[in-house]
Amino acid sequence: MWGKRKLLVGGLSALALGTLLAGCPAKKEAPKPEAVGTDAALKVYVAPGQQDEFYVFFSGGFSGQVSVYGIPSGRILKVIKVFSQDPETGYGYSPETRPLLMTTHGFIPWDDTHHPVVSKTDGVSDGRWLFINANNVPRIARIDLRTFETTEIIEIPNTGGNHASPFVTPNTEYVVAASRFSIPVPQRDVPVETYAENFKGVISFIKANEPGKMDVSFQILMPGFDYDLAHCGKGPSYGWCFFTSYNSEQAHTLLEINASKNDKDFIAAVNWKRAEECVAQGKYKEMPATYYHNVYDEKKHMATSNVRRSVKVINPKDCPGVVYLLPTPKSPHGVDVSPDGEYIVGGGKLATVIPIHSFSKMLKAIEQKAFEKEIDGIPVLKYDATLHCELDKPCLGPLHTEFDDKGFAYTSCFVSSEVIKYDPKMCKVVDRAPTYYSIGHLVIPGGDSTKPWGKYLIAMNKITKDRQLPVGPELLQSAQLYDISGDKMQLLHEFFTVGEPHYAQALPASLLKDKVVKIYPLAENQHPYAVKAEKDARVERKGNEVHVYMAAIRTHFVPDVIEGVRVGDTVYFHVTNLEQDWDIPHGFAVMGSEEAEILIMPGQTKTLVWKPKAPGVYPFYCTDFCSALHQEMQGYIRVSPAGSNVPLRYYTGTPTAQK
Ligand code: RUQ
Ligand code: CUA
Repeated sequence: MWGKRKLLVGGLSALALGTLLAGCPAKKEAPKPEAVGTDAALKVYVAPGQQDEFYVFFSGGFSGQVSVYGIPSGRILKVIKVFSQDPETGYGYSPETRPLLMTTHGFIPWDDTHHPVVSKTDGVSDGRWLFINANNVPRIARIDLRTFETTEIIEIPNTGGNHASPFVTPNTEYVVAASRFSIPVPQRDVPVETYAENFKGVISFIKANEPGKMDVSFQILMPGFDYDLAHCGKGPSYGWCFFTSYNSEQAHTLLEINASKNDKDFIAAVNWKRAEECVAQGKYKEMPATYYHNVYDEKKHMATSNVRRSVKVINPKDCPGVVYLLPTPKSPHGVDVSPDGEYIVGGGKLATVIPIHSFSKMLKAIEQKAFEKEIDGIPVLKYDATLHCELDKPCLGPLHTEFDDKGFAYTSCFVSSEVIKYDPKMCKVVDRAPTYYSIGHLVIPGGDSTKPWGKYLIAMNKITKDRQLPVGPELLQSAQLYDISGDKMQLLHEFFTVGEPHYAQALPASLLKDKVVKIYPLAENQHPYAVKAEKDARVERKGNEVHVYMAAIRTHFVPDVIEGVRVGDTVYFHVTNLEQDWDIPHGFAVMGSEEAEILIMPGQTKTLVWKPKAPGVYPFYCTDFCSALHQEMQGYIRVSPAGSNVPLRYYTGTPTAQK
């Protein structure tokens, strides 16, 4: 059956294949009962009160966030706020968090997240941080996996479409990034037809192993292709990272045809140890480039922005040996490196084979100068010289590959809606399982590292019609959980995900759960407007600004009556949650506010900015059901006309005398 479909597609034009890839999943029937094992329910049942075995971090795609689920149950645990404003918590609204979303394009309250990647030590996922890319306005965020909060965001200059990002080197020396959409470098006003001459790709290495200190260490100027995905070498291939590219045709319009002409595009193999040498020897140009670096301070509960002004750019012509191109069929999407560091698998989405390059053969080919030509000073290696094997008739539309702990590789196939399992060394498919439908990425715990935990595989599916109760024209994407501990993959479970997950990372719960932060110590709170006790709560006027130093504790605000505010004032409610108990946030909202509420964690201070527009008395209240007297957790703020002389006063409990 599969063979027939392949023949059919083999005869299609690139345009037709493009349409197939974009829109129409191969028609699959609903799974026969045997597709789901009879013992599946038992394998995924996590009784109420019991905890899951793995955390899974899904990118949110166009939601701009990251969502956290437990596996095997598929229960949602949290949505981590990263690149999009979040009305639930005030993230990206409060003055404490807005600086995280500052860029050279101004304040950007949204982005498109694709690839969460956990930090690594010796090639093993270590659970310290999760990095994730913003595709639209090129940025990389660091999420602290003690607090599950975004603590740092760096903008990537000279880049359009930060898609091949943020894959990490084995000791988190760097996270990498590359241009999906080549642009004029430096950015300038040129006709788009001059693409071939003026547009460049850029590969960036961002220093990542010290929190708060991310920095673009260097960039490598590349031919104007579209750089799609990446993974870094490990073990014997330590010191290298691999980037797929498509559009080696350098088309600038109707790419579905014009970028699908060449039989082969490239995987770029970058020797970052060599790049470091070139930087040390001064073989780079310091280029003006403006980009933001935003850091959240956990003690001050506040983010700040810094603007950087230049970046080191390496031209491969000046640094021989820094990059090689490996011809790879055809418009490859994913590139994935086996846990032993030897096999480099290209997911040629328009190819009828899956090419597996050998790292050791690549080194030999470089040594023997088995070059076919040069592009912009970059040697192109001979395909046969680096190829370990071509996995023949694998599936249709191969995209991404992960690895288990027994030497097997698993590739997702978008067009034929399946996962195939194979031995990369022997180049032989040993199993295949349908997905429902149109799988993009897949993830195995540790499946991109030197130490996969195996056991489960999760398929992330793009199209889910008829899989769930209908809810209008758009349906959530699905995650399908497979047991991969036996010879055959077994579908266990299906659950639905937030936004559009692309990649994901999964970690054993034991790696994280004991170091998760439960409260912020009040004594360590260095927020400039924090109050440490109810008695310190107060209101101060500075010209047209009214600063409320407010305390929140079950179940009142101090102060809860405020008078003497006037139309034309800006009121800053700086609310400190004095609680020191786990899972007791208080919320704060005021009538007529144009901002979202703020949700304040125990020991934390957050600010809501409010500009009253008309005289009156406005209620404020706690939004989070924090105790039996939560409904009593409320207050009033009186607003008088502009120019009024109602004196400023405030109290909780006993009215203070009106002056
Ligand atoms: S990419 S499947 Cu970023 Cu494959 Cu989405
Ligand atoms: Cu505090 Cu409800």
